Parts: sequence; structure tokens; C-alpha cells
Amino acid sequence: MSPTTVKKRATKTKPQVERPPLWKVILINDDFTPREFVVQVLKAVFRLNESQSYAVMMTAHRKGACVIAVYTRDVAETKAKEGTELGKANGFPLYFTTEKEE
Ligand code: TYC
Repeated sequence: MSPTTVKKRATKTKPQVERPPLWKVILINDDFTPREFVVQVLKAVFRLNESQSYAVMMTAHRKGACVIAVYTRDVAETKAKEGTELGKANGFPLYFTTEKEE
């Protein structure tokens, strides 16, 4: 070993970088919001295409709820609020909620 060589310590420190936890946005079924309106909101707020929006809407319609996508907490909460408010502004009880992904 040359005189100037510096030895690294033997113990490794864990790199302090972690992915942020992700939050699911969930569409909840109801008996009043028109199917076509749900599809329009999914396209506008969540950037789903027509067939993706239709599939998500129908899954919520049949099963009671459907996970749309996952985002960081802030984005998930903002999108859920936007979707719910679009329904409210049009007189529909459309509802989106969020849940932390485990
Ligand atoms: N169940 C509604 C109807 O029959 C359509 C609908 C689907 C509403 C999904 C909300 O999250 C929903 N008109």
C-alpha cells in the first residue's frame, strides 16, 4: 500500500435516500352519478384514456370501489379533492378517497 492510501472504514452507512410512500386514490360507487360523468372526471383529473376510465368506472360500479392510481400524498389528496368537487359542482355525490399503500 502506498503511504498516501486512505483506508475506507469497514462499516457501511445506509444511504439516506428513500422513496416517498405512495397513496392510492380510490373511486367510490354511488347510485346517482351518471356513468358518463364519472368517465369524464377520470379522464380530466387522472389523465386516463377512454377505455381505462370506462374500466375503472365499471369496476367501482360493480364492486363498490376501485383503485385508480398511486401518487405521492400531496398529489393523491389534491386529485381526490378535485374529483369530488367536480361531482359536487354538478350536483352529484361522486366521491374519491385516499389510502396509504403498504
Ligand atoms: N353507479 C352509477 C350509476 O349506475 C355509476 C357510477 C360508477 C357512479 C362508479 C360512481 O364511482 C362510481 N349511474
